[in-house]
Amino acid sequence: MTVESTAAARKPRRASKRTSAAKKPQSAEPQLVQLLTPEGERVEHPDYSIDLSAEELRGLYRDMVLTRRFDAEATALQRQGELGLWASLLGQEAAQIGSGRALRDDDYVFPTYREHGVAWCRGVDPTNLLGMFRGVNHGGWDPNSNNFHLYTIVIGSQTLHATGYAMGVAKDGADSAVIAYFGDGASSQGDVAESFTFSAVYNAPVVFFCQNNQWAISEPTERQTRVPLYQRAQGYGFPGVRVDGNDVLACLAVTRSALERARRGEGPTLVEAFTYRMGAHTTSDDPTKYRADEERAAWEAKDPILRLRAYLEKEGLADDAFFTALDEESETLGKRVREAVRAMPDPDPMALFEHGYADGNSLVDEERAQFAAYQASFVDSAEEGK
Ligand SMILES: Cc1ncc(C[n+]2csc(CCOP(=O)(O)OP(=O)(O)O)c2C)c(N)n1
Ligand SMILES: [Mg+2]
Repeated sequence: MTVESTAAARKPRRASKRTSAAKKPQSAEPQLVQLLTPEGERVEHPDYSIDLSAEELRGLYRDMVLTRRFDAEATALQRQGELGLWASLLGQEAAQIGSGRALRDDDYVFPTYREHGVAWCRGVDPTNLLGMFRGVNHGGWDPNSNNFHLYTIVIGSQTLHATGYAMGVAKDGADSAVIAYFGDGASSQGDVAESFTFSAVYNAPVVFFCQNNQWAISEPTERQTRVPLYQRAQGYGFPGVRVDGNDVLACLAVTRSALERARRGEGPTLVEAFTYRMGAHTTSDDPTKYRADEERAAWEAKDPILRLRAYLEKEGLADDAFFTALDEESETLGKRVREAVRAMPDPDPMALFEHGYADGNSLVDEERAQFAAYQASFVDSAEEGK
């Protein structure tokens, strides 16, 4: 899917002739749920309301700031050679914190590989997210401790896991809900289509939370769909809603409502959080090869953190002491993350063969033996040279 190395990729291309020739139907104009404008003004919406205390608002701000700080630290650690790869969430903090804070402890989350803000809301220690990106473990946390599944790289597959899990929740008669995160690119996967069908016909208590960050590596959303993504839900028979993904209040309100609907046994909802990936796809990607700088600049004006800060300041809901203390807390977090990563022990190479099968497997046993022999051959040759 990536075109990083092709000649065509050298020119930023937002829309090819073929794409722009196909007019979008009039009815496709998106209805964006917004409760906080980019300028930090509170606005009302007929279907979604929210009433948070000053402390709760400051809490959301703190979550977003610390998540961004953690993310910046991880990017720096990759550049310093401490991580093999990092997938930044820069720009998507509101989508993740808003939806993450809508969850109850007994709800279950199926993330992609970019849900660092949701992990934060679930209480997963941020340092645990880094082991896989350093290549020292296969996951880094116990999914059942925080009801936060391991990161999933196989695009879209976690929506099936979420659907099956949600069907199980319903069979158990529990009133918890399940949320599956996925991207605009993932929306084209067969797994996602199957998840929509199954969850709809079995009325599964699942929320599909699509962060439409406009890009799937180098592919723009025009290459995924001719209609706004939230409208896909209609064809499956459940509601879809498009929310301003850079508005933490709207993301919280819309996700909360979708989760409540799932709990009432009314089935799935598709939430499309309309946002933007401000950074590269991962640290291995260079977005200057395929997208224009002006596009990023336009989205900087919609920054999710700045708009909440503007609101807090305008309404006198946070003072200088709060912002200063948060700066200090951010620095402490950065330092803790740095130290923890550098202190991660290298794994035993034989651990590669663990955790694939609960009760073992003869093929894995064979491969383990082969690998052990291979490693032993290095020791022998080193000894021979002595
Ligand atoms: C099944 C599968 N196909 C291809 C890939 C390679 N791949 C990794 S990320 C990605 C793009 C995903 O885009 P999107 O769903 O929009 O999520 P985003 O990275 O933008 O958050 C692709 C194609 C993969 N990991 N799994
Ligand atoms: Mg995307």
